[in-house]
Amino acid sequence: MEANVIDKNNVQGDIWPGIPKSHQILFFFNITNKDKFRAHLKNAMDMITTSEDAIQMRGRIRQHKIEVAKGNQEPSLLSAQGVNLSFTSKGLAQLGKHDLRAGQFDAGMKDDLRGGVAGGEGRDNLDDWEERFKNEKNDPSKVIHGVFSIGAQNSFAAHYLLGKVKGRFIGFLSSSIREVFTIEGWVRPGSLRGKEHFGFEDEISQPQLDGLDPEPEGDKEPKLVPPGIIINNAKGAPTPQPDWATEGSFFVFRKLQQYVPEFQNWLDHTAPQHYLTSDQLSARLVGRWKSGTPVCLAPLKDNPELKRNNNFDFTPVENQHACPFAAHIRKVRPRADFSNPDRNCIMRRSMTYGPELTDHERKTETTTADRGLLFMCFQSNIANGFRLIQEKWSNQDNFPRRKEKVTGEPGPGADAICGQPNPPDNFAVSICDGQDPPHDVRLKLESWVTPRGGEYFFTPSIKALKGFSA
Ligand code: N7H
Repeated sequence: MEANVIDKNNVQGDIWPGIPKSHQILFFFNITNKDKFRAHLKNAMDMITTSEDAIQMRGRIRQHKIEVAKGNQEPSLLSAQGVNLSFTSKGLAQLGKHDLRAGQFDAGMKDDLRGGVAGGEGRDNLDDWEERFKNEKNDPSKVIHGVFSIGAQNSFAAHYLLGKVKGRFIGFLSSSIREVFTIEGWVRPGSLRGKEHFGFEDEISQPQLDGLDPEPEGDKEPKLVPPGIIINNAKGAPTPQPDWATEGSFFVFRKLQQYVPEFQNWLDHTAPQHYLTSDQLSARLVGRWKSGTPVCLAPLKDNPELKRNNNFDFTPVENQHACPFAAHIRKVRPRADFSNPDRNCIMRRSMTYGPELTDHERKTETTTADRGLLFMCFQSNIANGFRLIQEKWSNQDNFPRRKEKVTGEPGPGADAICGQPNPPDNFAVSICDGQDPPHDVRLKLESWVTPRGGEYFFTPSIKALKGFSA
């Protein structure tokens, strides 16, 4: 059943290579009439963006940048628009599909990640979750069956496209879906483009897929990853799925609110106590400087020439002089610290949301607006991908393993960026301080990222969507 060649006209474009977008609308819907939905879907297939479409869009943008560099064109945001469609387990059930082999997916994110459940590993506090993700009153009209992800070069184009999508499914007498809610994200303005709200360059390192991406050039770069880690039933997929699910992928959506001035305030107070500047400390917690330069390659001072460099593997893995064991990027993709890192790769497609920090928030060092990251990722198995990274790696103190000789108990500590506290355990991280020679110290962390809700989805292939609409 494993396919060696991926059909780029069959895979939805955000799975790979990613739909280029500056503005994104996620339109969460509930199916109100299954038969009409099938008919409407048939009529909307031309709107769904494939990998091939996304390749073309990216090619046009690349060519435009070349022409701008040559002085042949004025810089502008080229028109690029795409629509992808994903379903929850409950949504697939509406379409008669019950046979995906994926336990966590069936339960949904709320049941999977809620804290304090017997036998559960999740650390989400449902009091932090927004009602629209919880549906505590079990209102059938608020059940999320699916999501349209709409990407465009600006807000106007994204809303226009949303209107067109709605037009195919919602009409005066013939609706097949109703809106549950809509969430929007957009890239940050001007020179902040590409940076998330803490100020770090994001989306630098992604798994490079065998058969789709070029071979990484650096000797320490992560090697090509089997495409089946991201795409179902492709080569190297860990769990065989039914034929109809071939070339689909599981999609995780999570709304993560960020507390930016609080994080900065903590850095400013904590860094000098350990002979570090705030930027040095934040770089150590993330594993990259704000520019994107890996601390592994530039431990004391940023070197912007290395800003998109991915040619490192955290060796020597015996000490954390260059990069803390518990730095965010080391926790979530451990490289040489781990024997088989491929298996747990995810394809991230996140987008920032919310307004820029105001002077008032900066002055009072207090967040008053809702801003953060719409964390999104694809994988062929949620248990191996997002869930393992979040629960077993980011949240757990003892990952990467066997570092206690250096850090002491309970190990490297939590991921300061997306790790979740687990009272009464300490929420702390081990790092090297700024002395020469450096000392390993343990810093008590606060939580600057709060999950506000999310859901698990499946993003079917084009053939599967056509099958639903037959
Ligand atoms: Fe992370 N950040 O801005 O600090 N992330 N992340 N992430 N993250 C990465 O290499 C960030 C989150 C991964 O291959 C970078 O692209 C923030 C979750 C993975 O070397 C930065 C939040 C999960 C990688 C950030 C957040 C992950 C990665 C470096 C939440 C999974 C690739 C840029 C608000 C459960 C690692 C880059 C690799 C990189 C940040 C969340 C996973 C700067 C702010 C929830 C796999």
